[in-house]
Amino acid sequence: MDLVIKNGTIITATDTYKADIAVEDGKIIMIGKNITQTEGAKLVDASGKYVLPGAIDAHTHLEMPFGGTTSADSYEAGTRAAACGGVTTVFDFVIQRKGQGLIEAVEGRRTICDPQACVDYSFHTAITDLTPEILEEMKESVEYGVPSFKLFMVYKKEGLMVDDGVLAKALEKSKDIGALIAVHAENPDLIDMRIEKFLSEGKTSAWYHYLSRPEFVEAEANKRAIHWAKAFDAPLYIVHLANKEGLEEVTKARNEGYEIYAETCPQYLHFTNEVYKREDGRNFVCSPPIKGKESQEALWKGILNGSIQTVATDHCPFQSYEKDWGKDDFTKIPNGCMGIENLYPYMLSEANKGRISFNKVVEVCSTNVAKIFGCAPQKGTIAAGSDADIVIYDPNKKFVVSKENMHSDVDHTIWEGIELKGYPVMTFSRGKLVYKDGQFLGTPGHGQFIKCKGRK
Ligand code: DUC
Ligand code: ZN
Ligand code: ZN
Repeated sequence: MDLVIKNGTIITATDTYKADIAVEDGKIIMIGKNITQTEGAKLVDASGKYVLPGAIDAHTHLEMPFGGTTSADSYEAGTRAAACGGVTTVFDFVIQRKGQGLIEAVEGRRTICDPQACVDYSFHTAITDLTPEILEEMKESVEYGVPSFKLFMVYKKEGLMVDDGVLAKALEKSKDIGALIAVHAENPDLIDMRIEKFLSEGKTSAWYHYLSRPEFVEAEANKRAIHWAKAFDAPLYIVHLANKEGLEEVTKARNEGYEIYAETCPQYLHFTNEVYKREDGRNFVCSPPIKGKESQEALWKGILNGSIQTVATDHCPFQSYEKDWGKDDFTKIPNGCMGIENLYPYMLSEANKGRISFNKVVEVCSTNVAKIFGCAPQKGTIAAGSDADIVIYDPNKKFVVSKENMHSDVDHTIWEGIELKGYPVMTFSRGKLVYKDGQFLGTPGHGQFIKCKGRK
């Protein structure tokens, strides 16, 4: 054995109990009482601490060309920050360029990720060009280990958007081959119409980013995507759900027995649309935008009652000077916010303050992600045979988020000044200590590509 973690309280999605954990060759080999450390094994005393599975961020955009620039965190910086926030697996988006094959796109991205990744990673592929050949290649991608595909229902000008015909085809195909279709759901025509109106009226502040894509703009697309998923009886995963009405449709479809999943993000749970009235409102510009209080409350309820299955970040940061491009015109603000290092600490702090249970946080930030995207039980839990992706959490540690104590390459954070109750003190990635007490201790290249299983 290489490592023993003793005297901690293990928290999984379903259980909370005191036990020791033995790790060998990157795997958990034993969980039990009074495990004796063999010679040469490292000992970690977790007395008074919680021992959790590492979080799995189901939604990141690392070094992604977008908004006239490239998102500010490279794979190295993003996965370094991930490790320091207790995230041990990252699902990033591969964007298929027009005319590009799916496996070609994934392999191209792997060559960039492999030398940089500090924690394990996997992919969803965003299909932007669904030719008959690509439709056939989806099956190969499932077999390759990338069984999830994202379709953008917006971003026409950026060349990412697909129409309903493509969505329908992909959903129909996904059912046959055991793939999962994910959607970014907003209505592009409504957005364009509203942007044109606001700009013509000289309404250019970040508040009009929100007003150009308010609750009903997202809800319409949620409903449309769910309608198609139901029509083809195909599973559907709605990324970054941020509004109440859309969530109600998810709940309804789930109650009818359809396999519809919803993900939300910490920025929608903590902030409201009021942030867009702030002087630095542009820093919070992401799409879908952060909604009003009623939606925020509905999202928390959705997590508690199981209508929302995952919480992930949509980590897509831009530097201040890039956000400043839109100081006088919200349409020029690159869309995206940071959160990869804040996801688990924020959600765990909410548990520590009594809003939800720790088990629920583990469920939505780790276990459900692994199950939905096909890497359980290797990932997403603390069990014999699983990867030793482990976070040691000190429930008594106070932490105030600041740009200075974050580990990404971005020069600001929307989480500045947020006070957290409790904080991760160690992160292990396959048994290797990659973070301790504020210090990143990992190495680029340690992270491995995780092949996911399809649904068949
Ligand atoms: N939304 C964002 O805010 N950024 C990246 C892509 C997305 O859909
Ligand atoms: Zn999106
Ligand atoms: Zn996204």
